[in-house]
Amino acid sequence: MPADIWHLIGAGSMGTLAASRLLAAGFDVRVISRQGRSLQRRLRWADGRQQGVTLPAAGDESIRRLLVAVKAGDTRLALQPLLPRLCSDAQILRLQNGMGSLDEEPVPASVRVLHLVTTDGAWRSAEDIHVVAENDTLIGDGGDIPPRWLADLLPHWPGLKWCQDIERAQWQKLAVNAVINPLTALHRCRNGELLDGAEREQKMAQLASEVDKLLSACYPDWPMDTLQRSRDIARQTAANTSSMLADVLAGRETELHFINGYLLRRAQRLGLALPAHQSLTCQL
Ligand code: KPL
Repeated sequence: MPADIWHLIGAGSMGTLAASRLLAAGFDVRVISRQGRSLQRRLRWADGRQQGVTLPAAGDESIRRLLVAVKAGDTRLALQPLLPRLCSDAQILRLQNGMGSLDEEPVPASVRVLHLVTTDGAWRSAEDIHVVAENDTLIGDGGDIPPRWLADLLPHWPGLKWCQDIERAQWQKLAVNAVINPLTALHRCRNGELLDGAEREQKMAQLASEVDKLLSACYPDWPMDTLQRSRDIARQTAANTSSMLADVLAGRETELHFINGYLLRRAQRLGLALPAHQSLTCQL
């Protein structure tokens, strides 16, 4: 039985789903929330399965394993008060959309930061967390050696795989999110409604070609397929409300700064202009 305790910040849909898998693997999971309360959640799958998840509240104990599943824009506020509690050999597992959320709140160099890139999907209603897809999840930190606890977790997390080039996997996901998410937010439409054979698809093409311009400058073998992948994912998730549109509709801050904003910051460093992303970011 694994002895590690995992602390969780961000017990939303994806954070709770990840926590349920850690619990299934025998880890102790404790939630750190503003209210300092334990949480009781229920996961529901489309095939009718249900599972209750109990997340006891953390005390002020030190933290060795931290799952960060808050929205990228909330990372700084959530993480800052925890830094003094992080053990020097702590490990942080980041489960968030977008990139660069830790750039603004750097963690000590001795802390190992691992990233998850997932195509799982879950959303939260008033009562339940609805698991809509369990596909692939890549985990990595840019190195070759998986953490010791991963072997215990693999059997309990469908589609979880170690990935040596996690940065590239993050870019692949971000590339598609940078096309679909802001356009659905702008047009207040579902993902599939971007495929209109007209203006929206032209905007997709412009955004995708700028993403490919930037990423081919970073990766000489970048496949230049962002438009094709964005179209495929818009089709596969046609009925979805993108996470960015959901944020806009709920009056929450969006992840634009960590998706298109991250692309723009990277492009600026390389002296590249991305006018379609720039203008969309201003519009939103
Ligand atoms: O990841 C997504 C998101 O909404 O953030 C996509 C792939 C666009 C699915 O909705």
